[in-house]
Amino acid sequence: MRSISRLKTAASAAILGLGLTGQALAHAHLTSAVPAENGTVATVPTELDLKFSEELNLKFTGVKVTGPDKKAVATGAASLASGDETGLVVPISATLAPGKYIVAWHALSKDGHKTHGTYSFTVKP
Ligand SMILES: [Cu+2]
Repeated sequence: MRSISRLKTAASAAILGLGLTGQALAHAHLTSAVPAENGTVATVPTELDLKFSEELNLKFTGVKVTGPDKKAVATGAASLASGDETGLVVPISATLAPGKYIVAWHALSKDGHKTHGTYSFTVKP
């Protein structure tokens, strides 16, 4: 399994290379998320909003959320953000209890490259 730091390095390299090589180095990396990576939220989130660096193939893109009790969190069907195929919206069916949640994402970008990564956020007591 590739480390997050390696993925970040690859993402930085892709961003630096964009001007010269166009799409060739670009894969779908997570650029931002709500709730934010390593963030703490006071309001219980009802969905995850993930933003990627590339347009996504929804069929092969998704997340698995694990709660503080190490159990999988029930999520609804993921969809692309309205008018933005780089955005992924994942409804959360359950009411999240306070604690730390792990989001493991996988993505297939439209250029056919697969990427994956993991981040966490915390729901405040
Ligand atoms: Cu790519």
